[in-house]
Amino acid sequence: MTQRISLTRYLVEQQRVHGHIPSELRLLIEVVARACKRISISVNKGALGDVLGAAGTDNVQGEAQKKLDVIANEVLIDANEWGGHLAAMASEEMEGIYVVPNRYPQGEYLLLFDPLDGSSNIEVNVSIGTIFSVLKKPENGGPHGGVSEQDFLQSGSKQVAAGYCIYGPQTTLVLTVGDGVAMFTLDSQEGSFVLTEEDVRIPEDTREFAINMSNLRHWDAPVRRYIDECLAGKDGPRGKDFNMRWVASMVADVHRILTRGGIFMYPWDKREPEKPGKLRLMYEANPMGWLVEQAGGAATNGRERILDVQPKKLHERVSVILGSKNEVERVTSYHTK
Ligand code: AHM
Ligand code: MG
Repeated sequence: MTQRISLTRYLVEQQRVHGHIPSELRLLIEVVARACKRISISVNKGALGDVLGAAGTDNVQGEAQKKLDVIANEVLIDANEWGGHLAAMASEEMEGIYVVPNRYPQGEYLLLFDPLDGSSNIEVNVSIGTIFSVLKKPENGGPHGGVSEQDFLQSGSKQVAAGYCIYGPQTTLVLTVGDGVAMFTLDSQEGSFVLTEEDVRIPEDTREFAINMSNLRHWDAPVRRYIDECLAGKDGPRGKDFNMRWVASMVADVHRILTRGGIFMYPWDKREPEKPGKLRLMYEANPMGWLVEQAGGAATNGRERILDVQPKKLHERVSVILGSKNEVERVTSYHTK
């Protein structure tokens, strides 16, 4: 039997053999993984665990929160606040940052998360997930040695770890610490994440796109042109037929792209012209953008690399185009030329 490599062992080797991560960061990732296991258990219980339905509250973006949005957010905070590796956390579901309380030691890392991505799919039993991103607190950050929202406003290129956990037919944790992308499947009987895919690569070309087609009439000309050319099929300028997928859970759409290639787009559109896009830069675009780049793909906002976007506020939104390199470069060139 081939040897099973647990997440713990993978991380220890990243620390010891490859020198990629300090022990504090290793601990942090293990704690996030533990929280994801707990979220996975709640998701699996569904109606039996009384976790479905609305929480009766709105989040900072004015979106109605689901019970599981709130539960997942609490699980991540409870699991991470006491370990001593974090200075503060920020979440799609919380207005301001959550500074680690004084009763616990303060660490040097900042954790950002979308606790439950794809909330509209919870009740319909379709894959959802948790997305996370880890930054280092700047050396001279925060007043009086503390931590402030300003410390979080670092570009995605500064991430030291990023990943997501998808709760689907299997629960899979997908991770990068800057040394490629690895996937770990949860063995729920043993309660451990086991390495099932290493050095994940996204093919440079694809015949599959993911976009919410119902917004077609609101798109900008470059996106419209790209999709029109795909739809024209083998008799059109692309000379090949394209297939379409749209799960409406970014974790599931990105997971498919990491598994077999494709392009994912949630572009700016005319519905809310003042907003740069729907998806959040810090909780969704940056971690997913880094994972995709680490797997040989590309991620842009149509004009520049997502990871180079300098955030101006915590809940900033961004236009997202990511996946197979040649397709992302094509759409980007339609915007810039
Ligand atoms: P959420 O974080 O509130 O769940 O919203 C983000 C989700 C993404 O996972 C997904 O790509 C997108 O919203 C789907 O949006 P739409 O319903 O407009 O297609
Ligand atoms: Mg989300």
